[in-house]
Amino acid sequence: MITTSTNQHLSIRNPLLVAFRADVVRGLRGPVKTLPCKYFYDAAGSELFEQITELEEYYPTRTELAIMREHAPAMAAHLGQRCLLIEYGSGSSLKTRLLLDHLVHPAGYIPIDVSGEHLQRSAQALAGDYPGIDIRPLCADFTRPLRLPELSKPEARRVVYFPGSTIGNFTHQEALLLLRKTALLCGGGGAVLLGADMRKDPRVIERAYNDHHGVTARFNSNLLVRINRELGADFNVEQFSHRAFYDSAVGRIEMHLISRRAQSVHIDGETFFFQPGESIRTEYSHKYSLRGLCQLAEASGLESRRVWMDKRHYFSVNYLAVKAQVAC
Ligand code: AVJ
Repeated sequence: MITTSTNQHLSIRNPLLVAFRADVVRGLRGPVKTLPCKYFYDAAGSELFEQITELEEYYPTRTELAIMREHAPAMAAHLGQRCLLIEYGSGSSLKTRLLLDHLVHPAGYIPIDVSGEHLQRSAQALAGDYPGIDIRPLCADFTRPLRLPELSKPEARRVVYFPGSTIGNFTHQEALLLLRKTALLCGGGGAVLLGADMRKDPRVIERAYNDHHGVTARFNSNLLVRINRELGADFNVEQFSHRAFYDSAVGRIEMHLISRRAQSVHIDGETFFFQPGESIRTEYSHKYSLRGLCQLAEASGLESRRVWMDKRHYFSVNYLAVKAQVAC
């Protein structure tokens, strides 16, 4: 009998799967169980997130899109001519199209995403719609060191577009390190165009993560479905319930999966025990104030030059310029 499991076989050839398994078991071993939110986005998870963005309760995506629709020309003016646009977590590049529509002689566009298939498909669609723009998709995790592809035209400045309030998934410290690295990547004259969800009435925020159709709950528990499928684990998905709450002191949503009873789960020969009511924290979603954003920018070697917001001040898009290097 051949006993080599498919998972072990795959893991040898697939470094992404190796990292996934290591991250999952590390997160579940600690006294406080956590799972990294970046793993929400398999095909089913991406589809569920698309559904979330259309929910009545989930305001961020439509608010950010409205800001982009209204202010893309002004943003493009800030980016200037011959700009190289780099995007973190590009997905379907829907918001980016609004920018590309207004850029003057861009040096190129580098969409970065971990989902290779999705990236290729949307890059191909973009290439068809923007034949004049040099589009070089990069399949990578933008939190890791990046090697940018070579472009045929020289750029006047590099701008990283980081929309969607994905910055909210990072702790203050992680956000700071990521923006610092990004400032270095862009270099002098460069900038970050950052989309961030703002602090507001906690009831509005909490509703956005507890929709009455239960789509967010399915999005949350799909992480366990994915772990079962890709890592051969045996989570009883029905025995974990969705919980999301806003911590107004810190200014963030915490999303958890709560064990409904005492149970155990096996992953890769290791057993993980759950008490009744014990939680796995699956996501932080930090909400910002304008002052918090300015401070974060400042500490990262950036300075806030311009902010675009909707009327209700629910969401902001920030032009953060790389600060001139001070000679020492
Ligand atoms: C894609 C990270 C911006 O934090 O609002 C939506 C993900 N989680 N509902 C967010 C999410 C639950 C979303 N981001």
